[in-house]
Amino acid sequence: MMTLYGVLRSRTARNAWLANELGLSLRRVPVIQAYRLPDPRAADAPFNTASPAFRAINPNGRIPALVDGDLTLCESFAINLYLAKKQGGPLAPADLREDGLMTMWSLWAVTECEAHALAILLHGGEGRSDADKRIVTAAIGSLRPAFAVLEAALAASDGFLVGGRFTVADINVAEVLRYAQPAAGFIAEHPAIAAWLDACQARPAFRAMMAERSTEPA
Ligand SMILES: N[C@@H](CCC(=O)N[C@@H](CS)C(=O)NCC(=O)O)C(=O)O
Repeated sequence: MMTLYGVLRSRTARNAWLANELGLSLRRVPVIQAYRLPDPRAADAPFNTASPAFRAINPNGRIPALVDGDLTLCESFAINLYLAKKQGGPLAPADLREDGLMTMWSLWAVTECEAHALAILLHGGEGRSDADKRIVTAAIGSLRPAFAVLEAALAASDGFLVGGRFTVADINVAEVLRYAQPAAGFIAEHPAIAAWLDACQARPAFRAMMAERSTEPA
């Protein structure tokens, strides 16, 4: 059985959502981020990204990591593309062309959107200071060109990114854009993106992942 390392309040959520979609039973080991612990190296600290035993699995000290026999993978989107292709079926690329497109959208989300979307997540909540508001405004400005590209792509498609059906590419991009959702007005300015995000997040596999995630300490 494959093992997925990471708590769900992290990018491990992406892999857990996909595993639910695929009906995969993964063994999950809840490694927590070291920065969330007062003393990650304490003898009684929970298994965390600074634990030597985890560093032996992922020397980058980041979750998620996947172990499948003698293969160890890190990078959440590499893991998702691997799991989808290993399992096959409608979430996976049907051919090399779709493989290229799914890889393209996944890398696009990381390179064009993730840092700005994370800035919105980290600075866009309740009780924001003026400094927070400036960071969110700047992040929205940086996301605008990418959102225009995605909005046009979705408006011209059958509602999903690749092949006219829900695939791993939708999970990967939606999981990055989830971080930008505190900027609700900005999302609403993009009706195709808003409808697509709603459709992705209405899926039972996403809801099951989020329900399990909510049982973890904040
Ligand atoms: N590009 C990596 C980023 C992984 C990453 O930064 N993970 C965070 C949690 S979401 C982490 O492990 N942080 C631990 C730390 O900084 O100690 C991926 O997508 O897997």
